[in-house]
Amino acid sequence: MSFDFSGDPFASGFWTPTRFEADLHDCEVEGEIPEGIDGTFYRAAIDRRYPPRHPLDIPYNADGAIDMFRIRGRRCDFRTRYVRTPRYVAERKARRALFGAYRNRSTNDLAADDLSMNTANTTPIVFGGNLLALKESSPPMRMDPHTLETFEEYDFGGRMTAESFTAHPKIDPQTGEMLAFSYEARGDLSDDLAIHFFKPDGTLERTVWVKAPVVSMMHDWAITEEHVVLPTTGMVTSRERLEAGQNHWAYDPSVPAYVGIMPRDGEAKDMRWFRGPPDRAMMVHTTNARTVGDKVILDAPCARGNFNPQFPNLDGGSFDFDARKNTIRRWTFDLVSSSDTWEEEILFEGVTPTSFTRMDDRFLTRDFRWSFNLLHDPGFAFENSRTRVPMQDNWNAWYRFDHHGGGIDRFSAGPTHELFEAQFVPRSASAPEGDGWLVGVANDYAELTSELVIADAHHLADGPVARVKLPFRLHMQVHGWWVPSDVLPFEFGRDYDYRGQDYGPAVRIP
Ligand code: V55
Ligand code: FE
Repeated sequence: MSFDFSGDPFASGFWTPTRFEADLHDCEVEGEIPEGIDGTFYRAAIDRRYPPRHPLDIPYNADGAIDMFRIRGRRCDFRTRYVRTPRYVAERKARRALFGAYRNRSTNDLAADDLSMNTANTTPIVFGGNLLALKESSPPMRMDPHTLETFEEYDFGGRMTAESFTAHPKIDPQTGEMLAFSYEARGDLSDDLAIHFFKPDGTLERTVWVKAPVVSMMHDWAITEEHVVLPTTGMVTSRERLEAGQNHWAYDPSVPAYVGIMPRDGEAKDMRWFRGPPDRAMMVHTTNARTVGDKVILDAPCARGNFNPQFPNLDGGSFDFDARKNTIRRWTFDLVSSSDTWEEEILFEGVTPTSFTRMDDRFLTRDFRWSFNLLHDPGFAFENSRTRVPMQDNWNAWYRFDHHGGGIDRFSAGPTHELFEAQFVPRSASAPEGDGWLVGVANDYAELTSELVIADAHHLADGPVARVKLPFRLHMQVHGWWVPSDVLPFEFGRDYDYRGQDYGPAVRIP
């Protein structure tokens, strides 16, 4: 019995679990938070409560925590809470890890036998008044968007029968509907896909079930005004892997990418699968897609090979760091041609961003101009003397890509600052596309502290306009989410606490 993380190869520097929860009102701000920023920035983090019980366990299997930065009147309040998944609750009672390797039930302690494997550690979204903490292998964890109290593992009031739910639902900015999908939707190894359509009030209205051409990781997808676009990857699994106690995925370079396209008002019979070559089979995230006449056009980062050394190559070969590099690709699918493949154009040739790509979500589903991406820029110096993790690529830059004109603007938060994915905050609800700010967290390797960084989205080269400085180190983020206060109103200055323990407004903000 031990609370010692020294046996966890990932537990060093910023990767060391924080294992804490915190509230911090009126955070210290360097510079000035723009007056126009009014809303909540959430982020999902990975942070183990207990040392892993399995030698093959990986950070993607760590407990999920949600961070919340509330911004109004140039001020910022911060809160962080673990998601009380059934797994978190059981391990806390047992006072040790009960769950083994990533998404492999056979490696769990018997005491975890029929418990949900949910870690809720990938994306926080707000929809229908709920905060949903998402993990692609489980249903959402429903939480209070103000207190971060966990309510339940959520099946949308009994309407969702799929056993999993993507970490990348899409909210249509024009209709307010949400679309989502589930893969391995009838349990591990099942080739069932479910495509879900939600009303703006949060009700699950309709689910279309289809079969996948290959059982593979399907992490993200895209929607247009008329279609859903669903890529498979070369990250595959098998009964043998799971029975042998391996983690869920291995990368198979011989598996091609398939992309399924279905009209949003269609049925299973309307799903058409296009097939690409194997070297296009690692699309982790998408930027945006649109339907133009008989064509569907998808812009997204895509790599030739395995994106994550935590998942082995199926042939046992060593990890290819070059093949993990993305380029931004534009795939055009011709819906009336008899060809079963697509055309590819590489945008921003020679630039190799990570797969973390965001945009002005008001333009999701339509023609768009700007994307905001996380990457390693060797042109920005990076000093990582304070970390013991031998990192390949420090993510030290945000880039704004111009998908119309091809230009690039670059942001650095400083030579000791590593960034996470940025969220775009429009200057106002009616501001032109891309007019606003980027918000995101940076880890400062000089101080071993974290901060929220704010930049003007059209003036990235000017550097941060404000830094909200936390006096501690935060856990590693996966994705974030921005919710303006007209979508999720809140009372600033109120000490939101658990139900029945609300202390009311503390001070009037001048
Ligand atoms: C991803 C992240 C996950 C996961 C599967 O970034 C894919 C991709 C944080 O967990 O379980
Ligand atoms: Fe993701």
